[in-house]
Order: sequence, then structure tokens, then C-alpha cells
Amino acid sequence: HRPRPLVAGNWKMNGLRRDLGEIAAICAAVGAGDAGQAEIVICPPATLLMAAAPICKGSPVALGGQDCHIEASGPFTGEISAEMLKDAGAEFVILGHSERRLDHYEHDHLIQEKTKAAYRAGLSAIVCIGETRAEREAGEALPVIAAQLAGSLPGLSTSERLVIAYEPVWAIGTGLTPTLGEIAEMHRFIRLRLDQLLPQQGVKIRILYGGSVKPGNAAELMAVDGVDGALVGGASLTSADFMSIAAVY
Ligand code: G2H
Repeated sequence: HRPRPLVAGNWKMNGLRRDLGEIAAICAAVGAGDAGQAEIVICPPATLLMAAAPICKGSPVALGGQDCHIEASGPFTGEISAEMLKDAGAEFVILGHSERRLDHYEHDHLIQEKTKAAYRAGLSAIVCIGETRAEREAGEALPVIAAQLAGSLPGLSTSERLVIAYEPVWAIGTGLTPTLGEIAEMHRFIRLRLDQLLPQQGVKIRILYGGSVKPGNAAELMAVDGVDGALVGGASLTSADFMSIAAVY
């Protein structure tokens, strides 16, 4: 039994109101059945959520944020809470992306707190994990991933509320991807760990691959045993590229 695949677009710090047409085009294509079996999520910058929400309403496309604060509200200048994302129309939130872990010094415990905040607000969390190039070359990829999973995931996680995205840091935005064998090995390992950490739920939680997923490599990446979908960055910014990735399902 394979879970329903999920293809999520992470727009990162890209997108102005004039780019909402890409979201409308994705909604139209998914509504017409072009994404096959896959569940589709678009995570635009938070500034676009409220404008994107009416566009996605009535279509099968869900919206997500890219980060959230651990508190629901308070004196945290510049921050956005999970409740605010939910109020703006989001159903998902990406947490612990390597650009947050590296550029903003986010650590596993903070990501665990953010994941709890997402659940509290009624959002599903897409929790990102991944090793750096130095860690992989040192033979540390598996223990690094094990520690990230153990440290980042709340014990009350369920397969409805949690999605894992495995994104090797050295594959993000670089055009490099691991071999299909390396991806299969890692997804098998993550599944094993999820099963140990989250009894009953771990076997059902979707494990996405992310890092330089493009129209040209999506079919072979998504066919790897244990890959339940993709987290797509650069190639999610244009509806044609994103839909040709989603169409592999
Ligand atoms: C990895 C990915 C999306 P890209 O960060 O999260 O980005 O597809 O541009 O490598």
C-alpha cells in the first residue's frame, strides 16, 4: 500500500501579485486532472497567501506557509504564527527547511516546537531534513538524519498532520541530485526510523524527496521505491514546469 503522493511547491522568497496567475494556472490544471493521483500544495511567500486563497478555493490545490513562529501571537516583530497562516488560508507549513536551519540557525528542538505550533493551529507540517555535503562525505549522512528526525518530530505526530521532506543540502538549488540508489537507501532508513519513533503512524507518513527536482528528472526520482512525492523549489515558480512534475503521478 502506497500513501497518496504529495507534490509541494516551495516558492521561497519569490513571487509578487503579478505572479498569482501561475497559481491560477496550477489550480486550473489540477482541477482538470493533470496532477493525476497527487495531492498538490503551493507555498508562496506569506504576502501572497490571502490573495491566493480565493484563487485556490474550490480547487483541489492547498496552500502552505514556509515557516512559522512557535507562539500564536505576541511581541515578536517580523514573525508570523501558524494561526496567522491558517487564518490567511494555509493548510500546510514547511518547517526546518535547510535555508532556515543554516541561514537562521534553526535547530531540531526549535523545529519540534514549530511543528507543535502548526498542529495546534490545525496545519499540517512538512518537516525538512537533510545532510550537508561534508556530512555525507564523512559517512555521517544516516546518523545526521536519525538525529534530525528524533529531535524535530513531536511524539503526537500523525500521518494526517506530518509529511517529511528529505532534502540533501548539497542538492538544493544546485542541479545536483543523489543517485537513485542513495535516495532509495535514505528513504528506507527514514521509514525505519519513523516507524520506531512514531508507532502506528510512522509507516503511513509521506516522505518526499526535495532538491533540484525538475521536469527532466521528476519521473525517475518519483519512481524510486519509498519516495512519496516531491518538494519542488525553483521548478515550482512556473506552472508549466510544476505541472509537468506533478503529472508524473
Ligand atoms: C529544495 C528545493 C525546494 P530546489 O530547497 O525546497 O529547492 O528544487 O530549487 O532545489
